[in-house]
Amino acid sequence: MDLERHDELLEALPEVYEEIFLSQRSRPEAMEYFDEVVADIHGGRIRELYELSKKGKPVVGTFCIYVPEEIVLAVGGACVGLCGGSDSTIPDAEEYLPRDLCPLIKSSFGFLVSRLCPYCLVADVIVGENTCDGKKKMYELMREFKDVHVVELPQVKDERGLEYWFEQVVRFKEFVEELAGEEVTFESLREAIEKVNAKREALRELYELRRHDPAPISGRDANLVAQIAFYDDVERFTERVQELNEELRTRVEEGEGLEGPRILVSGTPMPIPHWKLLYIVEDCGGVVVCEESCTGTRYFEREVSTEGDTVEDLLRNIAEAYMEANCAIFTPNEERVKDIIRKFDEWSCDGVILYNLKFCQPYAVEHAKIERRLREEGIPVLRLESDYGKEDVGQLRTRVEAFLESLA
Ligand code: BJ8
Repeated sequence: MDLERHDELLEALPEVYEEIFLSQRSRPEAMEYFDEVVADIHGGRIRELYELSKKGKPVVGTFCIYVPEEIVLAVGGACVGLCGGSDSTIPDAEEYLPRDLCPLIKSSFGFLVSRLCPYCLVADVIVGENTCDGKKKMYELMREFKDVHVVELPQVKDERGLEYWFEQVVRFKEFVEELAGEEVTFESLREAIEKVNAKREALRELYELRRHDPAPISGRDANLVAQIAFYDDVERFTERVQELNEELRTRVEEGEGLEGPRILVSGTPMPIPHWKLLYIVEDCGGVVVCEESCTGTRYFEREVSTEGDTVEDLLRNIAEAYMEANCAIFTPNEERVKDIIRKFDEWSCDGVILYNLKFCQPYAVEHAKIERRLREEGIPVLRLESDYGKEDVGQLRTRVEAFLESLA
């Protein structure tokens, strides 16, 4: 690990965090736990994962919500999200990867090769997935630095696609069993499904509380919680989100919260510390009330059924539930636009921001169509493209301000 560079990298975090999160007025007290997680982001959790790995339990690094965490949990292991959200490691990645590539891919790869991310280092293995072309090819290069297993996703969500995906889930279970040196049993898998379902339910409830007007929590705080879901211990995290929800229910009863144009943000994931867009929207007077993204609702909306009598039944339930996530790598992906329209209504939104990371072709192409469909429905929409840098902050701010004014 490059400790000197690592410390330099973390040095900037408190100031940014103060500006984006701690300076907000009347934050829920229960956010303190999540602040501590970020303050100690390369500390306590890393020690826990290291201990787990020492005991022979697999620590699995992932880059996509399609990797079934229940299976890893069923053998006592843990999944950690390794998606990079910082531009600090992009120059490292550009020694291997083309410049015109999605920043999420470059940042993630950069963290691995620069040895700056202790999560990458503590992970026993990386589990990638065949989704977009950039990620697919990145996993080939990652093999030079770490053991990599890839799960293959179908491109079409039909019966054949589901069957193909089910076979991949079975193959992943066998891979995890070999890694852990123990079998996934019906009981261990059902228990793991129940734990992850509880985590997802707590997150669902958090997002449902955001339907209220005024919103009992800011978009950036709620999204921070969703981002932390990819790192933290599942049970502890669930309890802390439930505590937060309890506090938010009181706020709703007392009519306490944030007012302003209510915005649904939809698009590519926003991994830690990519907080730029939500901060800009809220700093300009809007309130982000929902994120249709993989660091938002796509991660937790589905619940895996525990019906069945065999491990195979549970694996089928996992395959079916995971197939519901509407990623732009699927074609066609009609359910996503319906989902956005439904969320616009259910969260009483005033406008939609379609957001995509630069060079992300699946989302950029899909957004052209979605924008048209939303306009046909009379839904105000703003399309934005950005990366992890600061260079476009002024320009984004100008466009967001104009959009929010148009909603008034
Ligand atoms: S299920 S969204 S987490 S693939 S890396 S597609 S931004 S060009 S992350 Fe994703 Fe799974 Fe789909 Fe979700 Fe675009 Fe970048 Fe590719 Fe990306």
